[in-house]
This record gives sequence, structure tokens and C-alpha cells, in this order.
Amino acid sequence: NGVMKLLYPISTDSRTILNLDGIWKFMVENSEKNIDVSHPLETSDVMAVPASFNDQTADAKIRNYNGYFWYEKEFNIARILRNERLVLRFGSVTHEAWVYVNGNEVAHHKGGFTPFEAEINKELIEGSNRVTVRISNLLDFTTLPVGNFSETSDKHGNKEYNVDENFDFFNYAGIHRPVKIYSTPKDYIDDIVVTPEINFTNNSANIKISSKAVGSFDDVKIYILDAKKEIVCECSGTEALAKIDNVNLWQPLNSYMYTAKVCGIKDGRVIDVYEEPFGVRQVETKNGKFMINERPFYFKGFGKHEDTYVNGKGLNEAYNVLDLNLMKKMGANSFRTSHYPYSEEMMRLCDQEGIVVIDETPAVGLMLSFTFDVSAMVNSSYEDNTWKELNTQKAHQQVIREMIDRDKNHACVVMWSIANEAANYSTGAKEYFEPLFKLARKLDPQKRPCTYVAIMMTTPEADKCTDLVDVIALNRYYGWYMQNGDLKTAEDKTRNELLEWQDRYPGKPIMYTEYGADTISGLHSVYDEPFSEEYQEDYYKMNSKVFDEIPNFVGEQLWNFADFQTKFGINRVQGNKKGIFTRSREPKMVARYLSKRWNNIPNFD
Ligand code: GCB
Repeated sequence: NGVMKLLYPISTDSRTILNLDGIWKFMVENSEKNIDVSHPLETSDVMAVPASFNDQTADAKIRNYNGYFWYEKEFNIARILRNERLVLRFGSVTHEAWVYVNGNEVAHHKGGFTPFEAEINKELIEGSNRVTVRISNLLDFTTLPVGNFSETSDKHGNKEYNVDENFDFFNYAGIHRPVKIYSTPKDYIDDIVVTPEINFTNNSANIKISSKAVGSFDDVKIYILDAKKEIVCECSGTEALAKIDNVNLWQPLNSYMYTAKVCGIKDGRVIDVYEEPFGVRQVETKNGKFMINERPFYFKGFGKHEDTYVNGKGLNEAYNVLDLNLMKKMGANSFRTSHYPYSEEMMRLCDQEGIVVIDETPAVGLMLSFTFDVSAMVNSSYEDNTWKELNTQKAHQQVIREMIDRDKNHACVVMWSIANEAANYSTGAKEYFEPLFKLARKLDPQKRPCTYVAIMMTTPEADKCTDLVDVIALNRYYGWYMQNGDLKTAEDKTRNELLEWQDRYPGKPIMYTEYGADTISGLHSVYDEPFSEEYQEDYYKMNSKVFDEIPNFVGEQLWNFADFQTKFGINRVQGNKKGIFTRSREPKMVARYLSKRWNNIPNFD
């Protein structure tokens, strides 16, 4: 029941997969009517899975619904599979889920961006089976992301829930990622941890492979396969060490993937087989540089969202492929999974395509009061009560655990982002973040750098926890939210702040993880007016100019790859318009400038 270490479901000689995606029944919960999970849901409404429910409806009430809602699907299991271990697995359900098979609860999971699963053999019957999911999209001061929660009642006295997002993206919900039933033998491989260690002088690598097995195997045998699936070397044991000579490194935009084929053996026979892809690369920060394979790397790319028309935050693999192709065409090499872990399908694609990823938790909205006035915050005892009123520490530890559990073996992941724009300037921030950084560093077998992404007000003077981060990652909007329309002053501000960071922390690499200007595609101005395509281009040119003057500046990830949906608000015209591409991925004018710039900046210094 609940969370486990989770290998991505694949089919092998010992495993198979059934796909439960498609059309599911759907209904919102109505407090007047009790739902009896021992009977099929009484509804004629349907939703496609995987996808958010919000944009599939023509009913404004459902589109903006906050509360509990239900999904259901019938399925059959071929007799031939009944003696296998059968696991029902959700790639993600946003934000909390209770799962029933034939009316019996099999799983409960809170956290909308990580997978969970349950063995369902005991619940299965001959003939037609039923999987029912109760979901909540509610957010409050204990959840991640953070939401402002309130309860009211309608005119009949029925409870109504309200969630006001404490963050800048629409609170899409539903069954967002694939639903699968996969089979394994009764004795099975449960987890694999791959830790490469490169010897650069003789061009070889030691690969530590720890396997966790459930049940009894006499031995675990591991074959390392190259990209052509030919055996490079073999080793054995639950703590095995493989040596690869003439190793092909995983490099940014030049991916090379190996496979660890792990076989659980009993009485001389292979009982379970799992194939885990991995890349061999090393990351570290050193002397103000971000090193990949011992060379100083420069991040060029984006903050993104999982956000497309109709699918909302649901997995959309065609868009994933297109987005990476657009990035490569632009000369970008990286993105951040702002503001939550993205689908496993996207992570595997990035491994394959050599796209460098900063992997971010769903910790967004950890800030309860908002002002751009930093003058008070530079006081070392400044306090805005965020860390007294929020109760997210437990959820935060869980999301770190689940993100690292899931993504630990991905070569594409070069850094963990523990949070986006928290109140790092407020008293209590250090006490809040210290245990979280410790946890992430302990859990990650590859010991990747860790950071948090810091909001404008966290100036070098105001930020209370910079010593925790390996990279100073800044979200800055000089020339947009401040000095709007005045790029000359914005340029001075940008330069002064970056120089100050570098002065104070000469050993730490500095990068921008956000900077951008809302731009309405097709809006032009001879006066370089904000919101025009001209202004967006000038804004980026100004920033580029300053970046190039700062020696410890290791990367630019702009905000945002594409326009995206947000809640309604007077600062948002059909969502956030800071995209370099529109929501349908048509380029704005600035794409040409950036593409030229990035295609001329090498990936390594
Ligand atoms: C930020 C947030 C991001 C917003 C962006 C904006 O600092 O991290 O989620 O969308 O600013 O456009 O305001």
C-alpha cells in the first residue's frame, strides 16, 4: 500500500504491461449523495486519461472545480497472467488519490507529481474488474505546492472548497500520467541504483550497481550493454561493480546510453529481468564553475511547464518531442522542471537526447507575504511569518525522497532544485531548509549539486541560506516587474547585483533560472513598449550583455519556454505570456535573436 521504490514499468522476458489509458468515467463529488465504491459510479460523464480534466469540459463549474472527484474504468486480465504478481501503477495523480479495485482500497498517495503503485492480485476477480479513483485537487499550508485554502457553503448549506493558488500556474488536476498494470514474477527485482565513477586519465569507468530483490534469488547477474545492445561486461551480486574500458561518456547534446540488464537467478534459471538505462557522466561545482565531465558547462535554456492545450498538465509526448526539438534548434542545452518533477517519459527522453535537466520539487508558493520592497529584508532578524504559518516540512521531505528515488539514475539530471522562490529572506528559512538539503545530499547516490531558486528580494544581503546552495540560482525581473520599460536602469541593477553575488561568494557558480517579459505575440511597437515583441527582444539583449561580463556566470535559463495557463488575474491575459513560443509553440520574434546567440555559445567554456 502506498509508496515504494519504483522502477519504470517496462516489458522484458519476465514482465509485461497492460495499458489502462483511454476513456474513464468521471464525476465530481456531491455532498448530497454518498458514493458507494462497491457499485459502479453512477455517471455518464467521461474524461480522457492521461490529461487534466479541466479543459476537457465545456462546463465552467467543472473547469474551475475545487474538491473531490472520481474516475473509474473497467478492465480484464487474461487468465495466463493471473499467477504473476500484478501491480497497478499511476505515473501521477494530482494532488491526492485513493485507489479502489473492485471496491477495495489498494492505495493512497498524496503529492501530485510522483508515481505510486499497489499489488492487486488479491482484489482481482474473473471477468470484468473495476478500478475507481477518488481524487482531491485541494491545496493548503501543509501541501506542496502551497495553496490558500478556505471552506464556504452554497445556498443549500453544502460545503464548498476554495483554493487560491499561491503560485503562478493553473491548478490543473486529474490523472495526469499513464495508468498501467504490469506483471513481474513473484520473486522480482525491486530497485536498481547505478552510480558511475569515471577515471578520466585512462578513459574507463567503474559502475556500481546495487540491486534490491524481493523474494529469494541465488544470485543477481548483470550485463552492461552498449548503445547497440551488445554486452560490454558482466558482473554479479546485489552490490556489483562493473568496469567499462574505452567508455563513451554521456555529454550534453551528445548522449550515450548504456543499459544495465539485471537478472535475478534461481536454480540456474533467470527468473526476473529488468533493463535500466544509464549514462556515464560526472557533475560537480568547483571554483565558481559548473563542471560536467571535468569541463565548465554553460546552461542555455528555459524554465518550462507541463502545459498544453486541452491536455493541461497531462502527459503529451508529441509536445515533449517538439519542445526538445525546438530547444535543440535554438542552440539550447537545458531546462528546469519548474515547478514540479516532470513525467518519467520526459526524463527518459532527455537522457536519450542529451538535454541537461535541473530537477525541481513541487515546493512552490512557500511565501506568505509579498512585496518588492527589500529594504526591510536586509535586516538579519526580518520576519514575515512564512515559516511559522506554513506546515510543509513533512511534505517537503516526502517530495525530495520521491523525486530522488524516481530520478536518481537519470544522466540528464545534473542538479536538484529543492524549492522555487521561497521566503529565504525571512527568519526561520535556514532552520527550514537545512534539514532538506541534508536529506537530498544523503539520498542522492550520485551526490549531485543542490540549489534553490531565489526570488528577486533575496539579494545577497537579504538571503539567509545561500551557504546551503552549490549554485546561486536567481530569478530576476529587472526591466519587467521593476523598472518596467526602463532597460537602462534595469541594466545597472542587473550588473550591480551579479557583481555583488560574485564578490561575496567567489567560489559559487551563479546562474539565472528565470528572467523574462510578458509579450503578446503579434504586438509591435516603434517605441519599444512593454508587452511588444520589440521590448522582449531588447530585454533579452540587455540581459545577455551583462551576463557576458560576469566570469562566474554559468548559465541562462529564461522564463518561459512557452506561454502557459494561470489562474485569472489582472496581471494575466489568458495566462502568462513570457513565452519565447506561444502556447501552441509558434515562435515570437525574440526566438531568432536567442537562437543566434545560443548557437554561438559553446556548451563548454
Ligand atoms: C516567478 C515564478 C514563476 C512565475 C514568474 C512570472 O518568479 O517563479 O512561477 O511565472 O515569476 O512570470 O511572474
